[in-house]
Amino acid sequence: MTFHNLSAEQGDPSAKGSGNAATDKFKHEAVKSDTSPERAFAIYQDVFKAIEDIAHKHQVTYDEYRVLKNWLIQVGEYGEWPLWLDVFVEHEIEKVNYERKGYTGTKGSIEGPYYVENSPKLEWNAEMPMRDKDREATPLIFSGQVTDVDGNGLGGATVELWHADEDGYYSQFAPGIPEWNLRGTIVTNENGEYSIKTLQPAPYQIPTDGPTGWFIASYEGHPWRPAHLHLRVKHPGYREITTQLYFRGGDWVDNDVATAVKPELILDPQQDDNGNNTVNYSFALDKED
Ligand code: MBD
Ligand code: FE
Repeated sequence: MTFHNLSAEQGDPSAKGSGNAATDKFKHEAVKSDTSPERAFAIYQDVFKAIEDIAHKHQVTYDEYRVLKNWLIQVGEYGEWPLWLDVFVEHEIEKVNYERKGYTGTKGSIEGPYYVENSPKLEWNAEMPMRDKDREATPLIFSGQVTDVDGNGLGGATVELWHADEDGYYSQFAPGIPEWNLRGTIVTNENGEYSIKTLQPAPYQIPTDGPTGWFIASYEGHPWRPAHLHLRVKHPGYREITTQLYFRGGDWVDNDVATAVKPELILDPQQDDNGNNTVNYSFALDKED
């Protein structure tokens, strides 16, 4: 299955459909690292030491080992490695790298499995690509400014925005949704300002019918992420940020299955006279070193 074919009528509204779409997309990314053999050895040694410790501490049984082996095979078959890793591992990698680089600007958060590059460019005050059914949700007018860390506006910055619809589905990862639905790239004006009309997204539920769902059920956890907007903000000469924004008081904000909420990233939209939620958020970018 290729994710390019998942729009329109094709695809499968299941863990396998979204999982394999995310895997297929990831396979098209150039993935490499200049990790030295010494560093690789040091990391692998620590991984095996941790496994050894866990096996002993919990007296892991042969049945448990075989269940693990079967589960790992199923994660691959359902294409859920991007999902499982981004939900349970990415937040720690994001944190380590944020701390090492000493950012002082806007806080980042995880990318997750559903980013697609080259989304359509949108004009100032434009509406995100959406269907009539999306217009039934509460509109969200999202505006603000991209600045440097001293607050100077950065004109010509790009703000890429992607998020789920009111059913919790992402275009290109669920069937029957137009290719670029709720995905767009906004260019800031000469003062670094942007403004876009979208809709209030809904919480996202990890598919429960695949291995990531079984994993969560095995410890009686919940499969929910709070409603969120995904953002990637770029300007030449500055460090790009990948982040997410959440909504104060929303379900799961305090208990995100992906552990990706930070207090600085919670919005508090206000309703205007036309029934739109409106919110202002500014992004401060660190200079590239
Ligand atoms: C999502 O929508 C998401 O943002 C993450 C990080 C993981 C799974 C689904
Ligand atoms: Fe998401």
